Amino acid sequence: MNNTMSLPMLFVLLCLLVPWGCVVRANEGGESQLVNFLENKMQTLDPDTRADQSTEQTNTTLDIWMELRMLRDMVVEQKVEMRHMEARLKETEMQADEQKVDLILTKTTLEELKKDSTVIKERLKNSEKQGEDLKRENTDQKAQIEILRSRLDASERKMEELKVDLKNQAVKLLSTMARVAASENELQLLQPRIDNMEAQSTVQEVEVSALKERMNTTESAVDFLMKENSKVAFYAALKDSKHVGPYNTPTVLKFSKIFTNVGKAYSPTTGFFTAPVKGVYYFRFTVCSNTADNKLMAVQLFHNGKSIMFNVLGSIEDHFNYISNAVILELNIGDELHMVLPEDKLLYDDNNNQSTFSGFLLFVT
Ligand SMILES: *[C@@H]1O[C@H](CO)[C@@H](O)[C@H](O)[C@H]1NC(C)=O
Ligand SMILES: *[C@@H]1O[C@H](CO)[C@@H](O)[C@H](O)[C@H]1NC(C)=O
Ligand SMILES: CC(=O)N[C@H]1CO[C@H](CO)[C@@H](O)[C@@H]1O
Repeated sequence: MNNTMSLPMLFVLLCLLVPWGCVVRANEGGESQLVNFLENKMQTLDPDTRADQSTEQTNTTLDIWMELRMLRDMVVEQKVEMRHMEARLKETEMQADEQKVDLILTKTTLEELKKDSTVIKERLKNSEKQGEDLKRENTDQKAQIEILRSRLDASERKMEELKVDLKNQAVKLLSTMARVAASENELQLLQPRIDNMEAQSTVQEVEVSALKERMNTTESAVDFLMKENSKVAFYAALKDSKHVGPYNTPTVLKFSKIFTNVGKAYSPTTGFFTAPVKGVYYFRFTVCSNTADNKLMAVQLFHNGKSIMFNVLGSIEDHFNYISNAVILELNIGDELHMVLPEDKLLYDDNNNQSTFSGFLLFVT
């Protein structure tokens, strides 16, 4: 760096002033050679050492010398300036280095920012896409909202109608509630009686079921008895005592020789038949007389103490005569039937079973 700008200039000046020996090349490594040459020349030109030379030469030498001194001063000034410059350059270089570092940092930051920017750009693109999608969705939603609004309006209208209905119903409900409350009050007043009645009803239900059972029992018993009582048939002969009567009063005939007595409706000890069931009965009898002494034979049939038949044989000339007859009667349960020998009349029976009484139930009614 040293003197590269100013030394070539100085060399040209020397070449002009000192025509000899200007053999040094300015281009390469000329600096040190030039310095040596100048020193040699200055020694040569020094007036103290060369006082004996000619005046012309001295004049010229002095001029050159003067100029050289001026030049040296200039060089010195320039050196100083150069040093200043160098210092400033160094400062500038240091600043440049710092700026380089700053630049590198800035570049790095810029790279990072570029990367970030790319990412942000992509994100922005995505956001824009999403924005488009959202716009479309928004449009769709607007349409849907319109539909929903109209539906909402309709619903609101309906709701208004329903509100009116509801109000009417509320009024009705209030009146009904008042009536219910009144009814409840009445019910509370009636409750003890109802409870009492329920208790009675429960007792009665128990009684009723007990009665039902008893009735069932009774009914089945009755059924059984009906079946049993439906078996009614008897056949009996009067007695073996031969002559019966005549008596002063009408006398019940007791047919004591029992042949058949199913259902025991006929009593040989009393001579009465008692109907065990309501129904239609068939009765018949045959009575005999065995006398020739003008006594009449007769027989009378009674139903519940009332005569329903009186049969008599008026003229008796042979020993054995018979009267026979039959009746069909509808009897109630407990109705009685019996035969009577009228007063002053006579009958006959012996071990031939000549006077007989019989009957049976035709059917139940
Ligand atoms: C009464 O008898 C009938 C059948 O004869 C039966 O079905 C019914 O359960 C009986 N009732 C009672 C209370 O015993
Ligand atoms: C009459 O009835 C009795 C039974 O009471 C019988 O033993 C008897 O043989 C009967 N008489 C005649 C002649 O059939
Ligand atoms: C030859 C020549 O010019 N010499 C001069 C040198 O300088 C003196 C004074 O300065 C002159 O008088 C001479 O003539």
